[in-house]
Amino acid sequence: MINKDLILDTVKLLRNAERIIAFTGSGVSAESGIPTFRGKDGLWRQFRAQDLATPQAFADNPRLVWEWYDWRRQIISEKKPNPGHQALAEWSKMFPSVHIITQNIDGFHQKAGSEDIHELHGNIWKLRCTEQGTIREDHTVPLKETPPRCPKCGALMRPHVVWFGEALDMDVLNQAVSLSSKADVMFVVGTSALVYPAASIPFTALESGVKVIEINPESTPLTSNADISIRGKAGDVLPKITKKFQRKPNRSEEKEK
Ligand code: BJW
Repeated sequence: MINKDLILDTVKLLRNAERIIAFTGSGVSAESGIPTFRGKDGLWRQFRAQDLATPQAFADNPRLVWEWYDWRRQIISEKKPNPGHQALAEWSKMFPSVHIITQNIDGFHQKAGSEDIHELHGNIWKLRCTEQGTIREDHTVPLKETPPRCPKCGALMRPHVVWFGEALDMDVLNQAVSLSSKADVMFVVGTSALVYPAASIPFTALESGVKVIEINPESTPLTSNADISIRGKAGDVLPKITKKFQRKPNRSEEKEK
């Protein structure tokens, strides 16, 4: 049961907000049928991260790594954004500035219609040449060759994602940090807040006085620091916030709050 008072508290904060950030993780895509990483059916419960999501894993066995990404591309290609993604896309029309900072690589925020999207961990639909660093978008499922080769130089292509032990794109990270320190409200949706440096972003926002609202069925290391923490699924909570925000405020509600 979603706590209605917390939804009203959130709407109250939004009434005076102009700059909104949604900081998202794999939980926002869970209701689309995309597995998370650390949950009950999460990817890291079935697979070892060090065998599939590290530069060493790719150097040792690029075919295996690519087979795993091809399998995930297949799953993503068969699913679509859910009401959580859609609510965030709708917010772009309701507030002067809405930025999505996502750890997700599935491209669902784009598909739902959000515009200002900052992908911290890359995008599964992009391939990068291991020799020249050129990036190519390719939505073919399954890939024509595994592992794929660069059409220009013949070198191995790798998924344009960030693996453990790799640095995030500094431009993307710096922009995300800068936007996060200037926002009025940040929503932290569907992330375990365990993977750094991404997990430090909501804390940077808090230090800058940004109101932080967490939406997650489970508690996380951020929960006790967040201004508001709503226990629930993104696809339930985010549309409820939109609905309450759009409804004319009831006077007694506004007075009480
Ligand atoms: C719902 C829901 C619903 C469910 N609605 N919510 C100690 C040892 C080794 C390494 C480290 C260490 N300490 C720190 C590190 C570094 C490491 C790290 O942080 N490790 C931690 C795990 C300890 N970080 C890195 O290596 C990073 N790089 C780095 O540090 O570089 C340093 C460097 C500097 C300079 C030069 C060189 C290096 C890179 C991290 C890259 C992470 N990559 C991945 C894979 C991306 C590609 C791919 O997808 O294949 O990113 S791992 C994975 O975790 C993925 C995610 O983006 C990321 C975060 O996961 P997320 O999204 O939070 O998912 P879950 O599953 O954890 O949580 C889901 C949440 O949703 C849960 O809370 C649920 O309750 C909730 N939920 N249903 C709302 N319906």
